[in-house]
Amino acid sequence: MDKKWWKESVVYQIYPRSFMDSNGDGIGDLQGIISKLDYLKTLGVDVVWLCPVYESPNDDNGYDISNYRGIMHEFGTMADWEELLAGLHERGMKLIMDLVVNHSSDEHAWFVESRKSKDNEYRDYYIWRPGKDGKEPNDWGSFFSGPAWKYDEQTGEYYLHLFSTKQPDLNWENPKVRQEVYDMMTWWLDKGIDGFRMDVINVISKVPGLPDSSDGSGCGEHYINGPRVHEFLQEMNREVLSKYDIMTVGETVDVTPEDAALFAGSDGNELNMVFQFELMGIDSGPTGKWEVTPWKLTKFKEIVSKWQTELQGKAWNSIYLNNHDQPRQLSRFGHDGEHHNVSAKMLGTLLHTLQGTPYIYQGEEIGMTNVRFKTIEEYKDIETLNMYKDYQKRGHDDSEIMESIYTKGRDNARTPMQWNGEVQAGFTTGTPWLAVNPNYKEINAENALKNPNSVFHYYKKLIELRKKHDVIVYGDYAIINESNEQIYAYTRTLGDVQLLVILNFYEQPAEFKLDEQIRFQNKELLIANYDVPVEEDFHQISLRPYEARVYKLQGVE
Ligand code: ISL
Ligand code: CA
Repeated sequence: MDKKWWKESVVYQIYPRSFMDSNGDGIGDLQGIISKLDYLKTLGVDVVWLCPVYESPNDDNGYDISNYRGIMHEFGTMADWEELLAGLHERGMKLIMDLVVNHSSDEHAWFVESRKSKDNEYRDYYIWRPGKDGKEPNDWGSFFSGPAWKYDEQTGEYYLHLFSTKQPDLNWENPKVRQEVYDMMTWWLDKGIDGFRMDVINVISKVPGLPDSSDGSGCGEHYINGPRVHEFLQEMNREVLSKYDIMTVGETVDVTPEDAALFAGSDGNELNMVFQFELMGIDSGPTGKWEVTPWKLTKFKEIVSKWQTELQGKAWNSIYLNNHDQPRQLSRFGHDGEHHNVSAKMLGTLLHTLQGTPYIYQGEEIGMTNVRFKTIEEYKDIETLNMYKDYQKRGHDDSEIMESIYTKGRDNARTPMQWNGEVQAGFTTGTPWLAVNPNYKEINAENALKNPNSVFHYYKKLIELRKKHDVIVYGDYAIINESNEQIYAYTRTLGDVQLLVILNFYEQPAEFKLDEQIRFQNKELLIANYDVPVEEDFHQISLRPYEARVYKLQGVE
């Protein structure tokens, strides 16, 4: 059992633009976050992951950085940021920053120079190519619709942008670029931060020659887990990461557990853990995420179990069910109507009792839900807006496109945090940059704090349990009753201590019957989202809608 603080921690993700506005301009900011630190302390989280707060023209809400060492003016100043870091540290919490270095903004000084001329000293900081037969240099597509290349008139060449046209990809083949990145990381670490979340870190190395995709799809085969990615990360680890006691989590698209074990293996020469997307793809169709597709619990369990067992003893999992790019977990995997409270708790139980570091996304702890704005004009996310135009051009009808946005759009997760039932949910005294979800009158932090039966207090308890029971952090995972379409049940085992987790994923009641008898000396019900008679045996139980129970058994044979 290799003990590490970042395995025992619970992380809380903040999307600053939507968390708390302190000055009435409708945009969340650093002073807003500072005013809510006691709220985070009450919840009990250990680490805050702050989405980008650097200078940015906000084409992709801060994921397009124009100055890596400056704070976005709308969010505040470096002094505010320092106050935030100190405020977290004083309360015993840590801070990890978002590192976005696959690309910068096109307004970054490097790119401003780079586009000036072919012999500019920054030319090679980005990926420039001449066109092929008057068209793009290759067939790669952008994650945000359309080709991944943009023609630039100044020098008559194209630059690569895997994301928006305002997010040119940095050229990691250039050792100067790598050194700039490492220096910048060191600069932040020396300010006292506790780690990094690394944006799309597995696409930084592109296959030399930048060949067309072999199947004509334009997809990622020539840059996902590219040829030099491990070399680059090992270099980064040697030059920077290994010198600090920090946590690192890499966002890695389209990876298998074998890939993840290379990025986040226990030998520790790259990263501590990765975010993988397999579960997030469960309701995608053949054309991708916008093709809304029903999902099955057996598939869900198969994916989670695969990651749990295949990383066991080899690498560490990060556990999340939503983030700023994904729909709200409650609307996606739970029930955001009548069973709101119990189903939010059921999903929270899963999040906190799998093996891996749990990540809570802001608002999840009060059961925030997806939103349905009437018109496309109310949406702000570049991915959503690009997709809308693209699908319209291709003849899809409006209601179908809107339905995809309602189920999958990133703005579902980005509506302002709901603090109370007053004007604009207490998020701002002005007009919020993205409208508040109309359900804020019921679903808000003030109500949650007051009600001992709330999702918030249940999350708080889950976090406390993690601190008390090693088995929750370190126990080995094993699935039970695998083929059950309605119940997700598993054990976590550490020595003769065993956790038994039983979750009803649906509204319909379900009969749970253990396939195998478990023999033990003591049992304790650690947490449940309904009242449970103490004496009740768990070998056979009738589960209520979205019921969740966690038993701790001792003296297991
Ligand atoms: O958002 C997605 C799902 O539709 C993903 O494709 C997402 O773009 C991908 O996971 C990369 O995400 C990260 O990098 C993007 C940024 O827009 C996301 O917010 C960030 O999490 C570009 O920096
Ligand atoms: Ca503000």
